[in-house]
Amino acid sequence: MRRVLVINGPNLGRLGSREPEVYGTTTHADLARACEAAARELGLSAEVRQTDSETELVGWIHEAIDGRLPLVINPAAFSHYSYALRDALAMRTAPVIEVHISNPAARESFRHHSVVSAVADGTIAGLGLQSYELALQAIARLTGPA
Ligand code: CA2
Repeated sequence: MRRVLVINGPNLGRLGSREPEVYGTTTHADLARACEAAARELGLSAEVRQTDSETELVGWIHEAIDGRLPLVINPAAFSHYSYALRDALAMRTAPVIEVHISNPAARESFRHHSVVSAVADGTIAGLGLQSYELALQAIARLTGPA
């Protein structure tokens, strides 16, 4: 089965514990299980990871680049200012979909711009857990059969 990395940035490990009105009640473990199941249905094998570290995220992006692995990434707050993530993603060798649980365009103005969007194949935002499921569907369509 074709592998896909699903990587989540800072504070997303706290899902389900605070701000349920913005991020829902799903925990990161629930999100990981749902992504793995959705990926399986699409003939993909998803590996779901979360870190609060920009360095670790860059390392995982390099791993995807070197392995020609498609990537679903929620860079969290790094979306709005991390040129390091943007530069790493610009080297992509397989499809990259940026996802957000909330709709940053409908929130504070500092969330309105993502420095990552221009180097992703597409962005899916505002649909909660479904953002990830739709991103996996996009990856399946963009990569075709393994
Ligand atoms: O909506 C998204 O997925 C975001 O990427 C989430 C980021 C935010 O900085 C982006 O603007 C949009 C923040 C993640 C924080 O996650 C929390 C989870 C539970 C409780 C508190 C924060």
